[in-house]
Amino acid sequence: MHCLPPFVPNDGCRILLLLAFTAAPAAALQRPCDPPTPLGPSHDLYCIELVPAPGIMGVSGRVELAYPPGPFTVAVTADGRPRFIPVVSLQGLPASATYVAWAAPPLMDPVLKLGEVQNGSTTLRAVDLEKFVVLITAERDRRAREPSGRVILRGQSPSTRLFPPDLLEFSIGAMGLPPGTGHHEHGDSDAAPDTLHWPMVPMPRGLTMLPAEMALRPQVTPYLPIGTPPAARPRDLMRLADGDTLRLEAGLVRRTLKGQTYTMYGFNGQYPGPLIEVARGSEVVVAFTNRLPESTTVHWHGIRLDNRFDGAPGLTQPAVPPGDAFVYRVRFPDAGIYWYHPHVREDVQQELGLYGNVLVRSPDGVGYGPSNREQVLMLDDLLVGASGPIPLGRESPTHALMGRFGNLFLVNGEPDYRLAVRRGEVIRFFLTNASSTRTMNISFPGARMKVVASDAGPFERETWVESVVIAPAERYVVHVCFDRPGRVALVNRVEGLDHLFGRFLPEVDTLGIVAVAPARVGHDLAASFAALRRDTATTRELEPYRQFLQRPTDKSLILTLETRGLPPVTQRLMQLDSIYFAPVEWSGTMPMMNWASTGRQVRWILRDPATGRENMDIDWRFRRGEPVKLRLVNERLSFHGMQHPIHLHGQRFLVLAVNGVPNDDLAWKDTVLVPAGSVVDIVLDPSNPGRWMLHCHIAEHLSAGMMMAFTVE
Ligand SMILES: [Cu+2]
Repeated sequence: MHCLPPFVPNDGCRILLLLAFTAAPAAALQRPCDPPTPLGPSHDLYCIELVPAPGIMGVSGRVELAYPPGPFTVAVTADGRPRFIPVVSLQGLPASATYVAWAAPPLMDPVLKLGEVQNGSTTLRAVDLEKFVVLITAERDRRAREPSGRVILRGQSPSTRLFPPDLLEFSIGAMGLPPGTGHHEHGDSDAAPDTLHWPMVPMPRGLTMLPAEMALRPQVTPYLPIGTPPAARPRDLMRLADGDTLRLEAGLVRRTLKGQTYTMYGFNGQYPGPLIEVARGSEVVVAFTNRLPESTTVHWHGIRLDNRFDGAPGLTQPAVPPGDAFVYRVRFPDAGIYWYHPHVREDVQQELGLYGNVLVRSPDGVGYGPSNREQVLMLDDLLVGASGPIPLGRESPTHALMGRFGNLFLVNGEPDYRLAVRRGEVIRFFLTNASSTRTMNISFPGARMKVVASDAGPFERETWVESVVIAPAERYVVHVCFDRPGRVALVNRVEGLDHLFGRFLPEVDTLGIVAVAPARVGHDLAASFAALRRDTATTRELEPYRQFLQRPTDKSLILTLETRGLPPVTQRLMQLDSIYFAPVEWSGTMPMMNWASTGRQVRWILRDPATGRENMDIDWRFRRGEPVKLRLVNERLSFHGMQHPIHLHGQRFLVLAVNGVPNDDLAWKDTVLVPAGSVVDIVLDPSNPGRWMLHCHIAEHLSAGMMMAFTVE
């Protein structure tokens, strides 16, 4: 059955696949090269079928592109190339020879020796090539540095399926302008002078757009706040003691970014909102007032608070209308870095600046290894055009397919983050990704970095990393040692995918600069920084949850979407796109068609395969104190496969495995990135009673339906 590319599978094919595999039980762990099931990782994205060379009989094999275990659910190099561990399985090799596996770019230069292989399964050294071929050769000498013997088997990485399409079909009438989307109806020239209209979205460098794409506009009313509110100021640090009250007000602010003045939203007239610092175990009162022109709530992301104060509209409270107030009582049972943001139209309200951090300290001071100083950074990307933010969709989100990728990077609300340190200084960075959709690959080139903690607690042991992969709403705590004087950039380095030309597009975004002075820091932490710390208390605490790795799944969720009424050019381009999905869509490489897709055309779906129920029709019930194993399945065959950062309110969980590869360094989390075509197994600790939300944290996906509720009894 040919259900895979070159073309997206039709529904008949998909139904056959489902019928063929629904009877299969969900294995405790399933790897990409195992026989495909609807609840397994994608065979065609993470498994290469090897083909015998001409004249070779009776030999077969495949290469699993295995997930390399680590603190993130996707592995990439600092410059954004995906990294996999090839696991080669071979059958039928005659015993008389030595066999070697090789990998190389399609033009075969340079050739990388992966290692000696034999019948059965062999795990080889990691590969981080964009597109590559795999060769198995018979060699006279196992020490051969390049292939010189006969080729036995060969295969191509899934990414080599990317090819430029026949552009002719896009240039003629069939892909012409969809009705009502031309410049004529919505172009800048005929808009009334005082009516907001859709400006052109900025085009990323190096990308070509088709004429039919360029004519697309979102079919919703453009919205931006209006008025000349007071200028916003940087955030205050609010140290709150148990029982203290914080007055928090959401309202309009004026922001000046790169010389342009924008009317945006802010908490207490600040950007980001106040940094709230509290001790673990304390409880504070937040007296909230809504001065926005629309309803809102405040959600306390990742905090295991009382259900009534979770800020989920329609579930835990009615949305707060303009001019109204709500009193939140927030308790902090866990140390870590958290954040707060509205839970109404995040694609509008969070994008316009409503977010702030909560830093919960453990009173005994334990938690992290030593550092000289701390920096709490909220990372964001704002989408701006020539004269201000690109407007938002009033009735429904724009950018409903991939989410709104921004072009102006902000660290704590500022485009040019600056930090001055001394040589040898170890800085603890608390990183929060507050962007709508962008997963970032953050690094400080030239400075060593280790990951020490994630959303809601420390890792069992620290890990050296060359970059931090941080999805929307995730948090990571890293220690960075700046031991060479000079300037170190804070960068996001990724590879976008140009589907039209079938190529990878490297992208470097500089978010800030750390200036390292030649004078050495007074308190030298070189020795403690050089050692990777083990947190034995965390390992002991998490031990009972490890057994869930081998247990059958209690509940599964399929992450997918459905669309209606998309313009023909969008339909066709998305079919091209589906030939290959990178694990993460790092960049907005289809800006026009993504922009023009709204929540009226795109419905993102969480589906329970056990009941067929979707989104808010799902009604999961868990018992307090009884851990459950959940499987998150990012459907490969969906119309557009991309990563989803899945967030569970009011609880915490551990990431047990990615694509069947166990994770042996656990940390409590509340948001997990599920890469395209991948399966992530988590064990949930249902510790906090109430009715809670589970949703994708891509703001546009959430606003396009990708949410459900569950109850802890
Ligand atoms: Cu999503």
